[in-house]
Amino acid sequence: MIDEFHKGLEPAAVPQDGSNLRILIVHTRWNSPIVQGLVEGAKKAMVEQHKVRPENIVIESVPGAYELPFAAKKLLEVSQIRAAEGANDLMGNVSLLDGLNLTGTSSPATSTPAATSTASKQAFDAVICIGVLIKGSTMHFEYICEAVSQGIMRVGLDSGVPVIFGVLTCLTEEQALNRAGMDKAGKGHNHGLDWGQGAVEMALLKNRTL
Ligand code: RBF
Repeated sequence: MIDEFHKGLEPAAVPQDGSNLRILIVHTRWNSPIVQGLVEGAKKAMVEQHKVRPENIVIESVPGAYELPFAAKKLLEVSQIRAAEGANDLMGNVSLLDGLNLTGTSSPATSTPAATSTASKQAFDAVICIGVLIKGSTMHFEYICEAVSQGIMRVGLDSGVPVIFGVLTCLTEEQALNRAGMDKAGKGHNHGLDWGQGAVEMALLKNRTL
């Protein structure tokens, strides 16, 4: 028998140091106010609990949840090409991909600082896909939920880089607000915090040498 049951994510048994990690957050602009709360939660957990440097968190946005897997895959690949170019230095430090915005400034509603000289140029160690799907009166919700969850898992397994499923699939707006810790009663929990924690833990697992 357990005395008290705490629903949700338990912290890892040992401290998870994210100070050498570079993390990508891709979020939707559908249901933006709730999504922003979740993005802030993920950033907060990574920076305040796991020492991820704010300049090493890159934030990009897509229209809706259906676009999340494609963007995660594409931006991950770009970061890997850039990192390889940097390592070889064949281009005299000029990247073929410099026109692409990977500086963390493309998402005006989130306050990620622009890339600085201290920002890492390594490939992303983990990706967090964040979105909020709210059921309507047609079958659209079911199709998007299925496609997005399968797509996000596929990007992770195919790339070998962990991709966190930060997508709420809610029957009502109230459920979504509650799971972003934004409900009026203040009884909810911001799952973005769990996704930030999960990203650091999985990134360290990916980088682990046995
Ligand atoms: N995207 C979301 O991120 N959350 C939603 O709740 C959502 N609901 C949608 C409902 C309908 C009827 C449609 C047509 C699209 C919806 N989308 C939603 C957008 C979807 O993820 C995607 O951006 C578009 O279908 C374009 O590929």
